[in-house]
Amino acid sequence: MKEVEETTITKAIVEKAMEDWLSLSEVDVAVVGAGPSGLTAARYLAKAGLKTVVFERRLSFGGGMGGGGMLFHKLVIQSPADVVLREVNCRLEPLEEGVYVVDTAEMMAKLAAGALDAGAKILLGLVVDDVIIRGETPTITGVVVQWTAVTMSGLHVDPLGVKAKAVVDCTGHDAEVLVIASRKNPELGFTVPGEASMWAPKAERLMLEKTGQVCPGLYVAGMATGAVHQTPRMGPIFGGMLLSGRRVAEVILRDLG
Ligand code: 48H
Repeated sequence: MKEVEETTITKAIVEKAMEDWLSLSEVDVAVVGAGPSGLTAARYLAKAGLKTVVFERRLSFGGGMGGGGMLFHKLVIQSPADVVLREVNCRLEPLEEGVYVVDTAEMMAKLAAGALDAGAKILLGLVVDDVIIRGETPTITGVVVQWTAVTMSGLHVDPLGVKAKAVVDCTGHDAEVLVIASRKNPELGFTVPGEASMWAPKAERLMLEKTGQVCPGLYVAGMATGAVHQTPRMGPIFGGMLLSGRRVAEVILRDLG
């Protein structure tokens, strides 16, 4: 086995991480959350040539996919969202016309691999705990990031800012970016009332309809859409998450020209 000195390992990691950070201090799109909607949005955005970074609080990607339905390792997908999974070679088991069952681990891995292969960066262990704001017409122009480990330690450490032409809240039920942005900047003109009770078919339809821009520079996809528009939850059917991720990418691509 090739012998590698500790200094080589340390220098490689620090230098290469710094190269990435220097490049990522200014991006086209900052996606917050590496769940199904965030990974899907990132894949389409990166595929279209936009410099895209995903910030994920945990040291793993997948968000709510890993929990399946009440910890059973299966999720349900409905057409036309199957197309999104077929594009990343995720296997689907047909259940009935237009309805499929997917293994959670496969869906997590394939969506993440798809985003990475398209050119998106996924940075793990980072929390977005604020936004950057500018302008007479208040516009979100980036995110504020901190190591998850620092937030857990309770140490006072100032975070760093990352500029982005578009920020997408894909943080799931808690809509963390939208909650922070609206609380700190009431002039943005929106509130986050939280999602409504379960009504799967209606939830899936409305999620897609409501996905998009919340205020200048700030977009929403996935379950966070339900939180800001108070649409119902849907339980472990994930077609809406995938289509919402794809939709927000389409909206951003149109808006950024
Ligand atoms: C960095 C953050 C931050 C932060 C959170 O929950 P997710 O899977 O989100 P979606 O919207 O892509 O998918 C929702 C789906 O999983 C779900 O919960 C469904 C369908 N529920 C239906 C129902 O009825 O219950 O992923 C969000 C990701 C997670 O990995 C978080 O760790 C991460 O975002 N995250 N990352 N900074 N401030 N907040």
